[in-house]
Parts: sequence; structure tokens; C-alpha cells
Amino acid sequence: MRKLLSTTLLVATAATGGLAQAQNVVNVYNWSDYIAEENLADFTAQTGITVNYDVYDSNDTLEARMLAGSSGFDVVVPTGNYLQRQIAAGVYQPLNRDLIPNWSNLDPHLMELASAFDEGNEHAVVYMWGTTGIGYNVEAVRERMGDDYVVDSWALVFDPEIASKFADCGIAFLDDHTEILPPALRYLGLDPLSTAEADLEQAVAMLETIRPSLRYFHSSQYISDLANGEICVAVGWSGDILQAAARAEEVGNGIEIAYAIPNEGANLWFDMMAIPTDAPNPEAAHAFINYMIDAQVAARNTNYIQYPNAVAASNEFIDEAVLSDPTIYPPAETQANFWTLRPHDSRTDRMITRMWTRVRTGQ
Ligand code: SPD
Repeated sequence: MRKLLSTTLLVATAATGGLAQAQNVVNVYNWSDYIAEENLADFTAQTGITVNYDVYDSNDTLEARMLAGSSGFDVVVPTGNYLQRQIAAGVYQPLNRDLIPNWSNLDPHLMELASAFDEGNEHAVVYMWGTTGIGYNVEAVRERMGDDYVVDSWALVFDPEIASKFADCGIAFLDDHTEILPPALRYLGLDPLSTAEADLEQAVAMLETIRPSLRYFHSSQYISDLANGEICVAVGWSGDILQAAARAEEVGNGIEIAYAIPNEGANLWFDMMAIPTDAPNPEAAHAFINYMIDAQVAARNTNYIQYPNAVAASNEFIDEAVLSDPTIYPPAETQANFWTLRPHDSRTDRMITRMWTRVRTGQ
């Protein structure tokens, strides 16, 4: 039976207390719905290290805690563009590869791509990667758009006339401007990475026209809501939407959920494991990272959460249905339209934050 972690705190095994506890605990802060739970207990069984496991659903939440310092976390998982500016702020310590013998399992091509955020891969290891696209209830789309309609364009959510047809059954957007403004720009034929005020204003104006058709902005609730029919369309992360599909199938409620990567293109992102400079237990942190990039452990995670990992050696343990799914492992022609986010300077950040508040609140 699939069980995904969404609790705020999970203690994998009982700690022994006192100094031994301090030495034998690793404090992990990861995205919600992003690990095969059995791996935490197995890590403890193999190493004797207890895992305190806490979750978030937004890079901004993680970043606030990292920049404040003294978070108490040993391992965190920022997305590449956030990692890059956090490294510049001195938030992470260089990794000691001698403590990560499984480093040789990593896919050199993916690590090369990730070095765009972390020069020389000095501070971080790719945990998972994925895309941001559209999750939808197959029957709701058929009812409103007809049997022949194919969900292959951002028009489903950005064309006001089309989006309005789904207002009654519920559209959710990620609560993250870095995930919504770039595809809105691309849909308008503009550079998805543009920071030009005039371009962004066009995207905001378009989003304001579809705002009345949106049910909510949230970055994790859409998984269960898609699965149980509370909403019918979500702009969300690839594996999360596939988890929604799996949950609906498991409960047998007759809801079919599918994930589409729009033809105009999509955000390709990398979530990276890193160790805060002030981590209480860096040795246990290295042990945890090393464990996560073991071939069988990484495969268990991928099979469970439906995001691809960066461990080339894990492929032989990944379910064929997952490995051959083009929405999980997009083919080269789909990848050709992907973009990858970069950190903004603070002036641009402030401008975009103001614009995003207008989109979210409708004011
Ligand atoms: N439920 C896990 C979701 C992980 C998403 N991380 C990607 C963030 C890209 N901005």
C-alpha cells in the first residue's frame, strides 16, 4: 500500500538520549510527498542514525529558515535556482566526497547540468528532478472540451475562455510565481525567463483575466484534491500529479488523472540535497546523502514518488511503467522546449513579488 509522508515531523526510531542522541540523529527538511517512507526506517536500521524528518512545500519557506540561520537541519533540499543564491549567501558547506562513496553512482550528465547552480558540484547532490505542467481530470476535460480535445497547451489554463469552462470543477495553481509567470510569458510568445517589466505586466494582465476561474493557489493541496475530485485541473509538479493519479486509482473512485507537459515548453528543475553551514551533525548528514544515492534506495524513492532521481545505477531497479513514461522521463524533442530558472537580483525579485501579489489577491 502506498503511503506518503505529509506529517510535519516524523521520528523514524526512538533515540537513545544524551550525547549519543546528538551524535546519532540527522535532521532532514525535505519537500512534502517526496520520499518512500520505508527508506527512513531502513536508513536507521543500516546506520543506527535516527531521522527527524520535517517537510515544506515552498522554496521560500525553506529559504527563510536557511537565511535566518540556526535552523537545526542537517540536510535540506532546495531547488537549483534557490540553491545558487543560497550558496552565494554562504548558507551551505562544501560536501566531503570521502564521506559519500556512492557519489560514483551519480549520472555525470545530470550532475553537469546541476553544476549550473553549484559550480563543480561542490555543495549539493541532485535528489530528484522534474517538470511543471498541467494535471487534469480526464473526464472533466472530455465533458467540457469534447472527445477529441488533447491537453497539450498552456491554453487550458491561460486562455480565459477555456479556463472559465473549468471554474465550476476547480482549477488550482502552484503558489509560486517562478512556476506560473514563466509559462504565462511563454504562452504569450515571450521569453519565459524575461525580467522586463513590460513583458511581466503582459503576463500579469493575462493572469488577471483568468483569476476569476481559479479556485486557489497552493503548492501541495492539489495532490489530494485532484485525487478525490475536489478540483479538476492543476498547474503542478510532475510527480505530484502522477501521485494524485495513483491515489485515485488505489481508492478506486473512478477518477482518472493525467499529466501533460505543454508543447510550448515547461520548467525543468532540479531539487538538490545540501548541508547547512551550521548543521548540528554534518557527519550524519553525509551518511544520509550517501544513503539516498544508493541505487536501490533511489529506485525505491522514484518508484514511490514518481520523480526521476540522478542515480544512473538505479535504473535497473525502477519499474518499467515508470521508466517508460514520457511524462516522467521526457524524450529529447519535449526537452528541447524546456527552460531552467536562474536566481533574480533583489530589485527584480521585489518587482515580481509585487506583481504576484496582484495576481494572487486579484487586486
Ligand atoms: N512534492 C514534491 C514537490 C517537489 C517540487 N520541487 C520542485 C520545485 C521547483 N520550483
